[in-house]
Amino acid sequence: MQRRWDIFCTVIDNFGDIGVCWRLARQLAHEHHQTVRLWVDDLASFAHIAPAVNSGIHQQVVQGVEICQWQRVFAQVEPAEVVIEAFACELPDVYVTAMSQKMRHPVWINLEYLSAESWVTQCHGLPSPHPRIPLTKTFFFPGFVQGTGGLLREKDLIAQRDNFDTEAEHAFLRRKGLPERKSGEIRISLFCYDSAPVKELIKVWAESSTPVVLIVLQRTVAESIAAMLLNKASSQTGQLIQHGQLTVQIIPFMEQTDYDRLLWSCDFNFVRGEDSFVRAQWAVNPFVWNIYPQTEGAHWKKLDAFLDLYTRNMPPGMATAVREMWDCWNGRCALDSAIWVNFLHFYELLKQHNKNWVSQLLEQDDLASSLVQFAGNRL
Ligand code: TRH
Repeated sequence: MQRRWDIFCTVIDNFGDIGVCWRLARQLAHEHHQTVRLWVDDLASFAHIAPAVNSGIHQQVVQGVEICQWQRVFAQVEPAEVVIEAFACELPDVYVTAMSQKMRHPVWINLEYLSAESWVTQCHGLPSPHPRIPLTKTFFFPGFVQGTGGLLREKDLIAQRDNFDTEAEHAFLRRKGLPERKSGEIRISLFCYDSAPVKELIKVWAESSTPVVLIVLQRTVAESIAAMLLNKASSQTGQLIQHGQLTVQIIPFMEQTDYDRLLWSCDFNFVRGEDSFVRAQWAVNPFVWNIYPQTEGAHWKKLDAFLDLYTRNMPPGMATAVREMWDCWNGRCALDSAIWVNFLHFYELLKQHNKNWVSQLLEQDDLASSLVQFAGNRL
């Protein structure tokens, strides 16, 4: 049934919140034929991952989703039937009042951050009555296991990835101005926080026995990498920086769908936060997660919870290699060549493991379908 949805999103300091909301909005519109309005407070940041968004226009339709600038002074609008407050962003008072005045109260969902911690299954679906107004919102948690809301996954994503053959890869690399693959090289994409030990890893890759091609997405650590390598570079052709066995190409941020293709085309993907982390899982190629650092180290529990789940069926040696690589990448230990070489050693087995991991994840409904079902049951 076609319903009206309002999704509210504030852009904090990165692209994850809007990345998730934009992906969800498109999926609701395209796959579930819902009418979706996406309220965003920072259209300029949004435009980095969705270049079709014009940050100067307060109301526009892009890919079937109505995008509205969330202004500080919020005008009176008719609330939708389903309202998603993404990541506890707090709805405008005037909007909440309007929700309470509707004959039939909207379904109000607080979409939470992704975590593999065990408490998530207990909190998923819990109601939270408003302290003053007769409205109740529901906590909706994405997750990796049954009893959670699942993960964002477009209906045709796996088929698209499987159809991404050598020819499609050639076309993508050409279109993006990326070098063609050479046999024997290791190709890596890099998207991480400034705190990650990039310098250490660059040193390791420069001294590697195999050529390494590193594709760095701009706006991340690209500037410090460029500054570091341009001093040491033995050669620089066009955008390519050569340093020992390492070739680095710094490229602009891509649209979300192209970023998926990049993940499919690389042997290893270094990802971060929430959304790119999930995309790397669907891509199946071995990946390393740079978790979003939280105050008082709350992220360590989150990292360990995911590692426990993800490495559960791995042989012990492989599980140790993964843990060591991820722990060092997140600053828990010193990263050196032995850690990387040990991780690299498990490449084929990791790929196989990731295929099984994805098959396990596919047993769950995807997040958009879970939300549609939940809302449908309430209305
Ligand atoms: O940008 P992030 O660090 O976002 C973070 C996390 O979501 C974190 O949990 C949250 O608390 C914090 O923001 C506020 O990383 P993430 O989650 O991977 O989001 C990046 C988005 O950008 C994702 O949707 C993928 C997209 N992207 C592109 O579209 N093109 C690109 O070239 C790249 C590198 C990313």
